[in-house]
Amino acid sequence: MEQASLATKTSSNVIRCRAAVAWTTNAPLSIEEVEVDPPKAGEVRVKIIASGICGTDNHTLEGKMKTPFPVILGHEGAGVVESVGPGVTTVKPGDKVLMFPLPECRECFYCLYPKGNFCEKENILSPTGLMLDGTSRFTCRGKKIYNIMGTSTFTEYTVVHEIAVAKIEAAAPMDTVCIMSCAVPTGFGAVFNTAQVTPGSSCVVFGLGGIGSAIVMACKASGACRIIGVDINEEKFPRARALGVTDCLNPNKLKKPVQEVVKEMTGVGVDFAFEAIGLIETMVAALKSCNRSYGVCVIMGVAPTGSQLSFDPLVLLPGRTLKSSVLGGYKTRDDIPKLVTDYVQKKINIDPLITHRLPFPKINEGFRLLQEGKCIRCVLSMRP
Ligand code: PAD
Ligand code: ZN
Repeated sequence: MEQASLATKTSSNVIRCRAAVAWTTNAPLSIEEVEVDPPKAGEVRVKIIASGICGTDNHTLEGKMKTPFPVILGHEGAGVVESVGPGVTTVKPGDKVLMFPLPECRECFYCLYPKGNFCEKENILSPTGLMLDGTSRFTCRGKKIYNIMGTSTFTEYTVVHEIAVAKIEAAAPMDTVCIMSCAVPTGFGAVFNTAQVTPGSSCVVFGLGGIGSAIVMACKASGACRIIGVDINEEKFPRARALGVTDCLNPNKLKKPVQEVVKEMTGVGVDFAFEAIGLIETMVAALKSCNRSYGVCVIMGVAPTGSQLSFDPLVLLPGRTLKSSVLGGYKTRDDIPKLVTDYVQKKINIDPLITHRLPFPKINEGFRLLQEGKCIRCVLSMRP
């Protein structure tokens, strides 16, 4: 690694360290020295060990998702607790943790209800870029820097709410399980929780990136007998086939709309369709690809802020179901550490999802790999 860590503690207990600041949309991230304030009540300061780059970070950088700038992106992180604020009881300094873009407060209606996971303390639908008390913990060159979904992991240190952090096994390899903060539960949960894919079923997955690949793995694990993968980047096809895709389609090379081709291939359309791109047109195509009587379509892609999904309601009338979820419907603090344990015990394998690893200062190269469709997940390592 080219540069030693800047991290030092000062008397006021503000940490100065390196972070990748997005000053504006559609510009390279800038590695800067930032100040990270100490955690307030109910907050945890974490030393980040590794972080994946997610399609959502890229959507945000491209200005498709409205969130305040300047911002420190990243929400797929694994780290070690450095210090905790007053009242924090569930984690302590030295614990290995994951931090999630969706909290689990364990008090609100949704957290107490057995189904679903969309905690009322979420900061996803109308992101403020701030902590729950309305303030920021980051400054850079005298300016306030916002967070993303209460996380921000493209930094050596971050501050998150206790309700969005969970202790994980000490044996967990941090530079792999970091993708269990987003990509893995999102894809696995879309299949196991939201769609509930059944053995022998047929599936189509639109988008064969990080989320789509995790969906493919879970469809295969659920016993789906046919898994059609759809992507405009054919470089994604060999890896997708290795994960379980049985047929690959490039919509740009088809003479008919992709949903018609899927229908012809399967007779009536698939049992389960997944959208993991984030475009309105592919969401509608996914919906129309599933069989009209009992097909289930799950949208995991996040469309640009303010867009409208429109289709003839007669598409649904015969019985199709249209669903969605965040982080695959997993209650983040309760369920995701168990997935980490399953990985450590070799009950599940997530290794094929990580195709590239880079040192943190090369973060712009990581974004380029994602934008050019060269990687599935690229993990940044913060270790000096
Ligand atoms: P990614 O960039 O790794 O994958 C996107 C894939 O879509 C790539 O392989 C592209 O080639 C492909 N693609 C792009 N346009 C088209 C098109 N017109 N037709 C077919 N294929 C196309 O991103 P990702 O997998 O990290 O994220 C995918 C989406 O999932 C994105 O919208 C992200 O915001 C969303 C997401 N949702 C959640 C959730 O909880 N619901 C969590 C994380 C990410
Ligand atoms: Zn994500």
